[in-house]
Amino acid sequence: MSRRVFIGDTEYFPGIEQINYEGPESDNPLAFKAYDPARIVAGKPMEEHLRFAVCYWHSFCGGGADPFGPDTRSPAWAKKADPNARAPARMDAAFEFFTKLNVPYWCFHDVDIAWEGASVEESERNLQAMVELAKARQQETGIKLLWGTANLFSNPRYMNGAATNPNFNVLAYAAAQVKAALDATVELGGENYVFWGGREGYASLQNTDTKRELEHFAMFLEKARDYGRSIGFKGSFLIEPKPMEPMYHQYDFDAQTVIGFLRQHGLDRDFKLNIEANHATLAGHTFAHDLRMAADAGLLGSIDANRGNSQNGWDTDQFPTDLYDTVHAMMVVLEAGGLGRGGLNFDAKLRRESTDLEDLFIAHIGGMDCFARGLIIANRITNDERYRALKYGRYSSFDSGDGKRFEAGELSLADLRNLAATNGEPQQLSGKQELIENLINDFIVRC
Ligand code: XUL
Ligand code: CO
Repeated sequence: MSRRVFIGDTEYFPGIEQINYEGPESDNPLAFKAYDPARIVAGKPMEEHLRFAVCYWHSFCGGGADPFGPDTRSPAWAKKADPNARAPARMDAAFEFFTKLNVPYWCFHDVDIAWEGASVEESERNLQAMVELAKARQQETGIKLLWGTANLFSNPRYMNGAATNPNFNVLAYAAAQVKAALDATVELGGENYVFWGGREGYASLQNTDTKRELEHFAMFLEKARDYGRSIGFKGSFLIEPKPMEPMYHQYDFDAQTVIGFLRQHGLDRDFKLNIEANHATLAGHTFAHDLRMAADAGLLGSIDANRGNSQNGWDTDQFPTDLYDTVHAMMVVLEAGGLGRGGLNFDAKLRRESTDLEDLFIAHIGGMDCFARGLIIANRITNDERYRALKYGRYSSFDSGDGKRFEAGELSLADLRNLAATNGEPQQLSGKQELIENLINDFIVRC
């Protein structure tokens, strides 16, 4: 019983059929053990909670190269020398993969799907041609666009930044790219548009007017927002924080820095955050911390799912397989009421040493199962009375009486002093951290 799941004329992943849910007892590496799209969790199907997306760049443009050596993989879609043939082949391979994996969404940068021309006009034409093909493939397969973006960091012209470049002509060039990428995103019905400030930062504070650069950055985002709205873009603009790499310091350092910046410039009505796990850890936080800061501010937009390596702290972009991480992340997502128009984009790359064609499937299946398990466990924990009492019960002294009056702003500093004098030394309240950690482990084991 085989049904045609490849697109165009060529099958790029021969021998790999549709990936299905087979349940926890399955030992088939090409099947889901936990991700059962239709299974209802917390009142809605898993697929609607998780909204998985595959990223185009690592999965279809990357071949394993690192600073010390070239690609280790050369899949059929990357072999064609002529970009006019290579780009459509790559797209057909990508849509075959999305379909076989059964993900609802994909994400791309302009230069992932098209190639840069010798002029602004030529680049626009190349992108438009590929957007037409992507639109046709979306219609054939039902796969949707989670977000589009412009790559404003690879081309050498952006070595000193894009919107924060000291050279106005570079800023204008970046604007041309963002305009075309916004057009493409709208044309493809994209639900979000991302700005990752790759080189928006500095290598040396001594040669950088940070104040002026940050003002330019805000103005650039404002103009991009205005253009997007003028062409009918209804989704969220997302800023993706990252503290460093490639620059020594990047302005969108972490969630709280970006939240402050957006509020300072009145951009927080249109912009939210795209939190990437490995960027949060690079900033010295946990993944869950940055998610929590964004969620508390009402600005959690979407997630780039991956993980780092705790031994080196770099941006290694590994596939997420750490269950603790996904449990903690999904606890924040569920408590925030879900991802809305956002999703879980696998901004993750195969290890250089993973060279089989099936490895791309195995990596994504593992990540999807890990988040599916995280969702199931997080739902049980966040609904558990003991967890809720331990976490929220700690604040019960603010639920009534003077604590409540303080929250309402009714007590002055002198009032607080007088209450302290009257009430005397406060009683100690245990934080119960170990108990909560044990509870979480019990839930994980019983999953
Ligand atoms: C780089 C990174 C980017 C953004 C999109 O670290 O995460 O791929 O997600 O530009
Ligand atoms: Co990312």
